[in-house]
Amino acid sequence: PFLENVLAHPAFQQGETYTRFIDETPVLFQLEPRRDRATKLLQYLGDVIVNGHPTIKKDQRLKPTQFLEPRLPVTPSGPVPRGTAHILAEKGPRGLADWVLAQKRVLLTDTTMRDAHQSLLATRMRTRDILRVAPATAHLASELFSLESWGGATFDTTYRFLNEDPWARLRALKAAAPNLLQQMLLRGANAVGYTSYPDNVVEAFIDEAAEAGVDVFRIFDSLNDLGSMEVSTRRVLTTGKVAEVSICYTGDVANPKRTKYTLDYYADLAKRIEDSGAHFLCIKDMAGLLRPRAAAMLVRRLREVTRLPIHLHMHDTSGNGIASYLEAIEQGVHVVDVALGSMAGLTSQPSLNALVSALRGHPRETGLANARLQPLANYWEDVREYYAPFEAGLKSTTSEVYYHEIPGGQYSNLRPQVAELGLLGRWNDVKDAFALVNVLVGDIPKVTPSSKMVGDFAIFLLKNDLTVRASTLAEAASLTRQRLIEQAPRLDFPTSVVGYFRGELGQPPNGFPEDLRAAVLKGLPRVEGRPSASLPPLDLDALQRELSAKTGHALTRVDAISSALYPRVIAGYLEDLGRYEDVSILDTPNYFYGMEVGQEVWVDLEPGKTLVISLSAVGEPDEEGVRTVYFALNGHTRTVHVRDRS
Ligand code: BTN
Ligand code: 3PY
Ligand code: ZN
Repeated sequence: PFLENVLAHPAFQQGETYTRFIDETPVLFQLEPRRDRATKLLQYLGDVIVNGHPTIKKDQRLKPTQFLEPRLPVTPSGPVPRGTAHILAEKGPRGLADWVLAQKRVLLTDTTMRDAHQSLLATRMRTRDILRVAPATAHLASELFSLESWGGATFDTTYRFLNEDPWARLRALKAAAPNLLQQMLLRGANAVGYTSYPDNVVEAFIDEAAEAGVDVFRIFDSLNDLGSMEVSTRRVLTTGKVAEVSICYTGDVANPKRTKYTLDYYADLAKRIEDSGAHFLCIKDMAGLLRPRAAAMLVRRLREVTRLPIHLHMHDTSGNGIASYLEAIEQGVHVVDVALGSMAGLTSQPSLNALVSALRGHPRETGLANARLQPLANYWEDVREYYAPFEAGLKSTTSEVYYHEIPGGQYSNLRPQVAELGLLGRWNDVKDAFALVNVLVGDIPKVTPSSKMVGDFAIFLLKNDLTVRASTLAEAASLTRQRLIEQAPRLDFPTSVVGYFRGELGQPPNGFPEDLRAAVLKGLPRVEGRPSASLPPLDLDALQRELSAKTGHALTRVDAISSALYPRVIAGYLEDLGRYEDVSILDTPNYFYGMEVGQEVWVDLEPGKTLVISLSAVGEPDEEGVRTVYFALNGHTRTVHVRDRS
């Protein structure tokens, strides 16, 4: 309750420092009586029963009883088979890279637990659903190179939307699938956030992530600015884990008319990445723009200029993903990213099962067997039903992605963002405006956080009716640029757009369009060089001590790191945690959709302590709009009071 008081207080929410605010605000010490854990769980269920889950609109709510029990694969008995984690443990990261180079078969990364649900289901997959299938995955897919399971947008969304701690997910998953490399996506100086952080925060984050179970750090920078990745790369090299450094792919190397992002551009980046000490090179094609012929050209060229193993990441928005992979495999790409069939395709990765089939009999066949993978795909097919309200809405592949270039991981968040603004009727215009903004800001790689800036800018243009139509994109951009420069003095540009032009994301390839930059900045100071270089170190020990001492909760170093990255998100998470305690123990249908009258659910509070909860009735709202929710808890009547916010 103390923590709740702290977090709910307006002064705290306005960003006062913990110490000063707590010292000066004695009202915080008026604590409520402590309620027991079961009551808090019932309070959570009551809230969801009456008001629904805060992230799901009323007309999208599903019934908690409508789902079939997922087909959980049988985990074969016996010890977990040897996998790539053993090779890293025995040979170290450079030895692992050599082992990969020596493989004839193409290796695969399964992204189901990270990018696939980020790109299809707005990043909403809960830890419980991931962990249930992890032991079977460790056995049935032990030939994988890695499981991509952490980082990217999963870090803040678990706190923000799922009432969960991402660090707990990582530790549990590492224990449940100890033979496979756990891979994360790290946004370089942006860590797992949308802005630059002090170097010491990024370094501490990497240390703790390595400690908690990350084996492969895929590092990227949204503007392909190598300077912004060096701090991360150097730190990963000190952990004994794998540093995989990325080239973000944009443009079209097979199109001679697109002269900004050429084979030479990528070859130069690859050489510099090798020089920076990386163990692996990643081609990160976040939108799925690498056409089959271009894939062959790019992999062939990169293999000429670097000895690093090459790991190719794609999204299948166009439907050409497998074709591109086959071309890349012919040219000797070492690892490719795929997702289990039922979580693959469209804005997600190409299908693991399909690629395994496509390569049957091929000299580089994968060593994985569809008979063993199908039960895993079946499980995810069933679990996906729980998350129907979060589906991205793309029903078929679309070659339009080659035009708008929206990354797969953003697509599933941009559509709801647009719907929220009541602009879904103008979704086509949003995609057009996205393409237009890309030209306006200088034709840049679009990936978090640069893609967020482009999306924000596009929506801003539409809302303010600023786009100019023309028969070509270049002409539309040129007319829109003129109009923007004229009207800039009266326009309040989105924060992310101002930040981009200030240089907070680093320097885009070939620099900024300076006329538009000056118009947007209106004299604001510019960040020269590496954005984090100007940020003073943050005292994480002090932050941890401050948080712990003042709240009376034993907050850890990782809590302090999370709070340094996302102060408000963590405050909200801790506030809910104070109110409900750990709701990750609920089954997903109950977590999102509550319970129905007459339904009985079993919840394991801890080993050997099971709660049997049934919902007896939901009362009418009283004069103050408060409803009484009647439960039976292990046979005894328990009630909770919930304000009806509908
Ligand atoms: C807008 O109208 O909101 C954005 C202007 C961009 C329109 C371009 S022009 C070429 C391409 N083809 C279309 O149908 N739209 C885009
Ligand atoms: C992320 O940064 O979350 C991404 O998935 C980028 O592709
Ligand atoms: Zn991706």
